[in-house]
Amino acid sequence: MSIKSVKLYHYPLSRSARVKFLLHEIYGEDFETVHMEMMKGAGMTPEFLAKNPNHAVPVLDITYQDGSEQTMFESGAMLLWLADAYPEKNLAPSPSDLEARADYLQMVMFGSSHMDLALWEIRMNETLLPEGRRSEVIAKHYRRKIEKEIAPQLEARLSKHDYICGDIFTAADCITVQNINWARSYGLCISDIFKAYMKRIKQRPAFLQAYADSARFGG
Ligand SMILES: N[C@@H](CCC(=O)N[C@@H](CS)C(=O)NCC(=O)O)C(=O)O
Repeated sequence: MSIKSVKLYHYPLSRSARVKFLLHEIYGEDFETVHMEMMKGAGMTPEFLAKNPNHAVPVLDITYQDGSEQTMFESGAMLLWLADAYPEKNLAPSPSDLEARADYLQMVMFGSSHMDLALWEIRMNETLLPEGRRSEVIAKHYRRKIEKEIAPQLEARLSKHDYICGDIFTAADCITVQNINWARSYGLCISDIFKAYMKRIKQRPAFLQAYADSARFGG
């Protein structure tokens, strides 16, 4: 069954930007985006909770050619699934290339779990939680983890190759880039290797399209 259309529920600079980046790589501008006023409770409406009980973006509504519909609510799964749905776009190694595929799946999962979690703990403990419930110890622990463990792993890859899984851009770059952007907003991942990677990525029209709304963050 092939895809007829997709609709992304999105908030600028959030985890939905990962998916928006890939959607622009696949469709150009030919997909629908719903700007979600997340800071004003848009995630808590009954209509949205029916799509994602976790009240978070991204959410992806999919309509198939036969008219049937489906909804997804995990960014990593969306990236993997979309890249596989359009093999002709060459955004993921083929499942038959076991070695490249293992590395690619690992980097998408690393981005959506290990690195995402570290960034989230910093955000929670430095800004999101009410002041009395924040932990400087936890924030520092995850800052150190990114600085001493995560960033060096990414740098080792990016010093050898143009992209996170080699010399070909993949959906794994969509999540890596969003995490690096997020880390940079905390003064992390700022070495020349990351700078050069971001410069390469910024040459992609899909990246510029995906992040064109960044100024709306916080609104
Ligand atoms: N694991 C989910 C997490 C999504 C998530 O936490 N999104 C944040 C924005 S970055 C959100 O919408 N939070 C609103 C809330 O939790 O109420 C994914 O990666 O898709």
